[in-house]
Amino acid sequence: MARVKVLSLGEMADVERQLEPSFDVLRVTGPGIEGALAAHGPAIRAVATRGRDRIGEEMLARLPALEMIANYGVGYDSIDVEAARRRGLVVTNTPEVLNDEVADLAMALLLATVRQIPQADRFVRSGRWLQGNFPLGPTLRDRTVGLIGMGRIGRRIAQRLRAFEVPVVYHSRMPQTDLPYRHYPDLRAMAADVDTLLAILPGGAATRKLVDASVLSALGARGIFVNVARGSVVDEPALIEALRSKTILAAGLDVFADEPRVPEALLGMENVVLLPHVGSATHYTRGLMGKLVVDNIVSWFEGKGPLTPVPETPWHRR
Ligand code: 8YV
Repeated sequence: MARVKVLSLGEMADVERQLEPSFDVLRVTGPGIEGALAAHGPAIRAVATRGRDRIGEEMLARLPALEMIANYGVGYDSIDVEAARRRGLVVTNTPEVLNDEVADLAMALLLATVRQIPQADRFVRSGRWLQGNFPLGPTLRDRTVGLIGMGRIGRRIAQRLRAFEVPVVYHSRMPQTDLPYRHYPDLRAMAADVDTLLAILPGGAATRKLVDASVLSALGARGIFVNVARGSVVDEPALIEALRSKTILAAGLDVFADEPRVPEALLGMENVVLLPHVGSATHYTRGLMGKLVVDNIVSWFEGKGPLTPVPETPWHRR
């Protein structure tokens, strides 16, 4: 019997290695996708993706035999889930296994931004210490952090902030009644009350440019903005302008609107810490994420259903 053909979008060597003994894996990304769809589209029954290449209605139309899309990552905003749902496809993601890793990175980026760790490192390396001490800087000690989003990862970040004895409040669409933190239904109101915003919410149309010029202006001159969610949740030009004009103090960014392209204006700024989207990027956690992608695909083709379907494409045993 012919093996199930799986299209693997992006570099996921770990996933491909685990799939290859049992599946026919077609590995392609970016400009190569077009040719792969033309040659193999009708035979492809599953797609594994790491979210770099958009899976929209058009691509789905060229994959008539497709049954499922397994996303390597918890955020699946690169997939048109509504179109997938209409087609009766199942979309899976990798929730839970990366919560602590991303929360650790969020704390690291917050501290690096507040305490200017990369700037201090550059100071030592360039020999400037020999001319005098590194200037005093801001602290986490007098700050209140407003989390934008309070999902699985947001909760882990809040726990860490509590251990650091930093007051936490949050903005989300729905208040979470089991949590001790104050909920703000209005993001602008929260921004005005805190001095530090940390974004950890899903990307996509519903949250596009949620953090705009008015939110940044409400955050104010002591303000620090940290983003470990998606570049799309912030109006990037407005953020650049707010940093340039000192409307806010600093930013720590792990995500950008058009990765891996980072705006030139940010590269030249001293009051930003820039990371190459590494929230979950460790051998340990990417290993767990990869295994969950593979387990979802295997489970599906064994007829046992997906392990972690996204809420938009729930699976009911047929
Ligand atoms: C990964 C992520 O960078 O889980 C997510 O949503 O953003 C990250 O863990 C990505 O999914 C893999 O490229």
